Amino acid sequence: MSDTRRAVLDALADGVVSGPALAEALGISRAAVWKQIEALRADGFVVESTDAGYELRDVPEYGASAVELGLDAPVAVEYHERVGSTNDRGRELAAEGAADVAVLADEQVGSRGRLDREWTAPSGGIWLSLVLRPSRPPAHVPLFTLAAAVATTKAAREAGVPAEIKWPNDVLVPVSDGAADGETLGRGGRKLAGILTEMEGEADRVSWLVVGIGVNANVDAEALPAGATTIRERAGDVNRRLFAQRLIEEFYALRDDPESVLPAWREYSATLGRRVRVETPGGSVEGEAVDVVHPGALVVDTDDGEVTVHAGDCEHLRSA
Ligand code: BT5
Repeated sequence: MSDTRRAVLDALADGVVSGPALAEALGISRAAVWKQIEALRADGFVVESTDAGYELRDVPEYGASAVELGLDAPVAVEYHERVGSTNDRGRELAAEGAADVAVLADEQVGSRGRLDREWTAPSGGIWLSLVLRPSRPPAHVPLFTLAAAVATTKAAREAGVPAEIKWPNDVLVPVSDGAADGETLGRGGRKLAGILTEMEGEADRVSWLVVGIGVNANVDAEALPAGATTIRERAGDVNRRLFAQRLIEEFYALRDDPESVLPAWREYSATLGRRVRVETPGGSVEGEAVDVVHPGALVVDTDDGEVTVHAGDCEHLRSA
């Protein structure tokens, strides 16, 4: 969306505003204001022309302008009804030099998990990729993934779903040990959301980062792989516009205050205090997960002392 359109939308969100006042505030002609209003109407916004001026009466349920309306983060939204993968689209935009764009889709038909695993993304979910250009070394990138997990967990809790984070980036709804089955045993819960971070960079500096977040929102759990859960299943359908806004706002708040990421992650963690087995490139590490440290490594207290694990697949074990 253009800056002008965004400014018109922001003004309407603040209350009734007259055409001349809007034209003057934005430094554009009254005809240009009219054009912007017509474009918003075409997008599904209900804008009444009253004696006092333009009044915003209704907002489309979802889409680029809907998510940008009142969004408290410096992000432009690009929306697709249907796309292969929002991460792939994000990578394209990043390669063209874009920054601070959120690619959002109702449905993905070629979405990916980590290590080229498949991600199922039917219509009704919140499928989002954030394109960023942080001046950070590649080694700090895991912190962005943790921030995405924290932002997702926070938004899910606000929507009434008791989400937790399994190291490093699975957002789960816990099941008790007694109720665990083959699908949930090693995970400690049913998966509500997943995060896929991709980057390009040089040894000392990230060129771009695409943080992909997939949240099973208004989707039937039966449409997803076993072991998955959805917001619909746990708390009923959510307003995706508001959920996506909270997600983006929380992520950017964490980006701007990196010191707050680890404390928030620890608070939401399902992994700390648990017995875990982590399959790492260097072998299997088993013990109690005792902490997460910069930039996102897990500290495991093993029989041979503390081991810090930077990457791997983590399994929650039943308590001894
Ligand atoms: C992830 O991978 O959890 C990262 C998922 C990232 C998806 C987002 S959506 C927006 C953006 N665009 C993309 O193309 N991707 C990102 P991983 O930890 O590898 O988990 C993948 C595994 O989760 C699969 O092998 C399935 O078993 C399971 N799975 C697939 N779809 C699922 C779903 N919707 N909900 C829960 N589990 C799912």
